[in-house]
Amino acid sequence: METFTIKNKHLSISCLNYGAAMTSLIVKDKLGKEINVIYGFKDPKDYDHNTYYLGAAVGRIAGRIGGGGFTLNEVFYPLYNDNGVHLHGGTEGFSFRDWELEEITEGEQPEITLKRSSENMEDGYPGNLEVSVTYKLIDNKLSIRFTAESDQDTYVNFTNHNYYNLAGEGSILDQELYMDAASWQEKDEKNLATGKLLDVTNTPFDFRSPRNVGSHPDFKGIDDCFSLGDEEVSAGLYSPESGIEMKVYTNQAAVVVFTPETIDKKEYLNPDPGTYPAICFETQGFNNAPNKPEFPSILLKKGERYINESVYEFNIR
Ligand code: FUC
Repeated sequence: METFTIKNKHLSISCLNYGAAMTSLIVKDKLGKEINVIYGFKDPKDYDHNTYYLGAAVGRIAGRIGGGGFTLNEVFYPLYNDNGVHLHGGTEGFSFRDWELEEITEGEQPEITLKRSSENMEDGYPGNLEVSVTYKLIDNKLSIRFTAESDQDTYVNFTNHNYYNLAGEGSILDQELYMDAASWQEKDEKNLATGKLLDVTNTPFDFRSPRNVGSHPDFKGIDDCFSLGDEEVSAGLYSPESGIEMKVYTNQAAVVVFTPETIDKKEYLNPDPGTYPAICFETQGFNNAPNKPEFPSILLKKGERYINESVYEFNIR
C-alpha cells in the first residue's frame, strides 16, 4: 500500500491508494498543538477489508440497497447481498480496491487526485465507470470531491467514511453536534430505508440547535440517513476540549451520521479508542434510492458527469 501526504499552513492529510482511504487529518487546536481529528490505523495492513471502512472512499453505492438489487431501464441487476442487504458497494467495492494516483501537487492549495476505472458489471453494476476523488486543502478547508462518468445509465452514490473526533481522543458524546436536518429515513429491521421520512421534532435526532451528541436521555447511538435542508452549513461538530470546530458544506441531499459504540480493537495513530470514539458524516444521496422512487434519484445518465463535493472547514472557537 502506498501513502500520500499533502499539507499547507493549516492542515495536513495522508491517504492510501487502497480504498483511497484517508488515514490522518491534522488540525491545530486552541493551544497550537497538532491533533489528528480522524481515526487511522497505525499499520496500513489493517485497512485490508476492515469492517468499519475507516476513512475509505465508498461506492459505487454507499449505504444499503434492499430487494436483492435494482431495476434500471427495465433490466433487473442483482447485487451481492447478505440477508437481503447490499452494503457499501459489495464485498470489494471501491473501498477495498487499489486506486491509481492521477496527480499530487504542493503549495498553499495542494491536492491529491486518485482514480479508478470500474468495468461494466463490476460488483453487478452496469456501465464502465470512470471515477476520481480529489482531496484538496484550501486554507483551513478540506474539500473531498468525487466525479464519475459512465458509458451507460447507472446508479452512483459515493461518500467518504472518515471517523471524526475533534479532540483526537476520548468520546464524541460531549462534542457539540449541529445538523441542518428536519427529517431522517425510516429503517426496517434490516436497517433498510422503507421510503418514509420521519420528523426529528422531539426525538434524540433533533440537532437543529447545536447540542452534545449524547445529551438526549434516549440517545442510543446514531446510524441514520438525514435529509439535509437549505442552510449553507449542513452539519457541524465542536470540541470544547480542543477548541476545534468543524463545519460541513455539501452539494449532496443527505448525510449518514454514524456514531459506533466501538471500533475495531487495533492500534491507531491516536490513543486507543474507547466507547463512542468517533462520528462519521457520510454526505451522499439517500439510502436505497434506486428502489424508492419517493427519494431524490441517484441516477447517473450515460455521458453525464457526477460531482459530489463536500467541504470540511476547521476553526478555533
Ligand atoms: C455506516 C453505517 C453502517 C456500517 C458502516 C461501516 O455507513 O451506516 O451501519 O456499519 O458505516
